[in-house]
Amino acid sequence: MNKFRYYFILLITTVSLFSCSKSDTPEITPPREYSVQYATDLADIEEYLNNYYITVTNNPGAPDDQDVVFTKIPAGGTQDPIMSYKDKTTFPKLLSREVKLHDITYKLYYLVLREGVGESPSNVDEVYTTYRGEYLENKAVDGISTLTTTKFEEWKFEPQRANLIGYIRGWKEIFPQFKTGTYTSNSDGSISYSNFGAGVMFIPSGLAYYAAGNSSIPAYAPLIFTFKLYEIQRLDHEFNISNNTPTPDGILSYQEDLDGDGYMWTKGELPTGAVNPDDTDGDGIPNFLDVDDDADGIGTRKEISAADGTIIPFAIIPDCSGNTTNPARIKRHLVKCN
Ligand SMILES: [Ca+2]
Ligand SMILES: [Ca+2]
Ligand SMILES: [Ca+2]
Ligand SMILES: [Ca+2]
Repeated sequence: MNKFRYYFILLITTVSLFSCSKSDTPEITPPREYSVQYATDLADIEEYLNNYYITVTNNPGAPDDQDVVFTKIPAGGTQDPIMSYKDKTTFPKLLSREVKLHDITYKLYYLVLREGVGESPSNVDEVYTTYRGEYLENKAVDGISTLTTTKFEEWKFEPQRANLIGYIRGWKEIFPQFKTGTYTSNSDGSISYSNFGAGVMFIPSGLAYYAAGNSSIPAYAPLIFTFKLYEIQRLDHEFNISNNTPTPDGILSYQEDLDGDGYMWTKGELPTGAVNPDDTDGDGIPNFLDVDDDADGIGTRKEISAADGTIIPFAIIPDCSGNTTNPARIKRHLVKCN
């Protein structure tokens, strides 16, 4: 069993490595030191925050609500730089998260245009989002070091489903800080979203694609994503690698977040030597991926208990409608129960 778990984690690691490195160019130089690259990235990001201002569209219910445009403050301009929103008590609000990884502590800036009014995803849930991605470069223009941004992807009108577990660290860190909104269906079949969370994240390359780059994103590029969080999908992740079968234990992953901080990490995502706070038996597999959280030899799905401690056999755990006979209940992790 432990072997399976090991291969499962290995698979996840391998899949995420491949998904993060689509470049065909062979890597011939060793990757840069994380600490050195981070210092450069942070300087560029802070220069951007100090020299650009935002214009936000406030148009409730319309697709362009909370669209944001960045403009460089012209010489002598009096616009408020993005940095001026740092730690404000009102929105927009520029905040940052500390991320301990690669033996350094990253400062991950994010701008909250609006927090949202619904639920927050955990870092392993699926989000339903529109977004725009740009990369930041500091390059010589006419011999002068100049900060530039280049758009590499945009989903403006068609929300995308993104299972955060397969996305860059920056997304996993920031989406859980936002909430969903509300929506109404229109007579023409379209949906109007309101009050959703909307923001911008400024991601050092070490929390994005780093040396590998990705598609048109160059190596070592800090990324800026504007995004809107419309909806989330809770997931139940346990998986049996031996027969390629999902083996959800009936406890949604966000409910396996033992310390309740909204985040669950695998071993490679934690600082070296850190104890995983979401791993009951300390075997290196966090509960949301562990088929037997307490290592008593009985799978969690066979020992889910009622409030009075009575064990409820998995076979009679109801689906979202309270139905205990529908075989689809085993896939209830694909359905949101309200
Ligand atoms: Ca689970
Ligand atoms: Ca946690
Ligand atoms: Ca475990
Ligand atoms: Ca158990």
